[in-house]
Amino acid sequence: MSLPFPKLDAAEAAALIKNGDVVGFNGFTAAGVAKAICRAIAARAKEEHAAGRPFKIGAITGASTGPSLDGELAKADAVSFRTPFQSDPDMRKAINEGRVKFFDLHLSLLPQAMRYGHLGRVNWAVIEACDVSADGSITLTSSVGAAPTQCRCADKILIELSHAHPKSLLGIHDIYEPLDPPHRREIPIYKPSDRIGLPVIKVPPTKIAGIVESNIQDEIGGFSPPGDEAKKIGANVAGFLAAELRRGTLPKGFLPIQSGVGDTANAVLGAMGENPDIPPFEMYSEVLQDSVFQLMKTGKILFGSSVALTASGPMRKEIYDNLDFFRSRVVLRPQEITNHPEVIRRLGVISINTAIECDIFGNINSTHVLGKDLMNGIGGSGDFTRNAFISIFTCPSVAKGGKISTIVPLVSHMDHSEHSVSAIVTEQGVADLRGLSPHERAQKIINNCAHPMYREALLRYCAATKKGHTPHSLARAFAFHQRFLETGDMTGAIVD
Ligand code: 0RQ
Repeated sequence: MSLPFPKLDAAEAAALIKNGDVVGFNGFTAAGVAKAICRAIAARAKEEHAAGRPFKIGAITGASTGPSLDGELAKADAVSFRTPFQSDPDMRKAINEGRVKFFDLHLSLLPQAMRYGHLGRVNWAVIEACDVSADGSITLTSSVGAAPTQCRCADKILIELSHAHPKSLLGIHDIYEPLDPPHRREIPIYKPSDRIGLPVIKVPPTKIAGIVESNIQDEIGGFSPPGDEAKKIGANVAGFLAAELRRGTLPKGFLPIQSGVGDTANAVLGAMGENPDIPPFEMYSEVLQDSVFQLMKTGKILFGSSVALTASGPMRKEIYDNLDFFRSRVVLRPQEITNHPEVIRRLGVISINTAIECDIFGNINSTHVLGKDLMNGIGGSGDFTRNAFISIFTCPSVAKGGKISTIVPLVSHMDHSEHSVSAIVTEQGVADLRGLSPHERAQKIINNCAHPMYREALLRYCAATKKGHTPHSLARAFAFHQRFLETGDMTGAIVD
């Protein structure tokens, strides 16, 4: 049946977007992001610039995206502002050089910030879908992100109808938007598999400005097999949680797990899968990576609630070839729901995220290298950490071949404070920080987590300041960072 919406090619769709417009793009990680329209917007920007005309848009996504969105738009100098999270090398460079204004938001807050009008007027929503019907029902693809709110808030919607995803994805999504204060009620999720919304986004058909057909696969790279360091971190996390079970501080049936993105997160889940003391468990997370789907096949992971299927190409094919199996084990929700503090705290989610650096008191830097240059953004790590049953941060004890200690006297930028962090885990071991004073935390983190080559310097730092609740020396708090800036190596900091 033909649809009552204009059929456009990607360039015609891009031509509708004007300089200065604000565009909400769906997608979360590189899953479910419109690609053909983004590439066409970047091409349009280049043409406009070549003709001497300005062309920049404000870009509001769900989280990070793929090269067709952040990469192409950054290279085309087509973005005025960007929020809430990115992980693309070209976009990162543009942000750190001050060419793109970036503001970092907790991912759970993005949709309500749009509805509240805090981000200004949204002109367009650009949405990847696997199906759309004449009555304005949109079936999303491999992620939900902030799409329901982007569609609600935008003046007009452009749909990229992708044949790279099967229409039989219908039923995997659970679309629910809370009411805004003062009318907001509880979110009625009591276990990860609860469904509370609709399988589709419903929009007024008059809002749909056009449909662009495409057939481009999600741009998600493969995951490397975990190295020895990541395997040790994974085994340490799994051992810590198994010990908690034995101690009886975790229920026998275990609690839902949230795990971040990247190879370490993949290795941690792999290690939990291999640990015979950890029973089959559920995920209440924002991303599900390859290791989760592998563990679903073995029965170790029973269910996954997520925003996105962040699966590599071969794994995505396997999921799509076996959709009946995975549809009964996976639900994809808006980020406002997966990351909602109320639900995370109710379910007792155990959060596992990665740090760039940790200080000896348990404060965490997830976002800035040397306090200055943005890496990716806070993403969902704050939503989960602040509300988790147990919040864990992992990282290797050293970076850049040992020239950087990831355990430092004071973090150079703080995303998660000592008040929200239960445990730090490196390949060296586990520092369980619960119930410890700052003096005790420092000893535990240095002795259990810091690399042996940096332990003495860190202990010297503590020894210099015995008084006070938190033994800091303002004169030396950044001695490690200062040493790195001067010599390119943190070793040799604090020698007396
Ligand atoms: O540099 O790429 O040049 O080799 O930082 O470090 O160890 O590969 O770690 O890829 O797991 O990312 C925190 C950035 C970790 C990520 C962060 C250098 C290191 C390397 C990357 P190279 P690794 P990962 C769910 C939750 C915030 C968002 C979040 C992140 C590069 O996990 O963005 O948690 N988290 N979201 O060499 C200087 C240090 C360093 C350092 C590492 N101390 N100083 N450089 N590096 N430590 C997901 C979502 O929200 C969608």
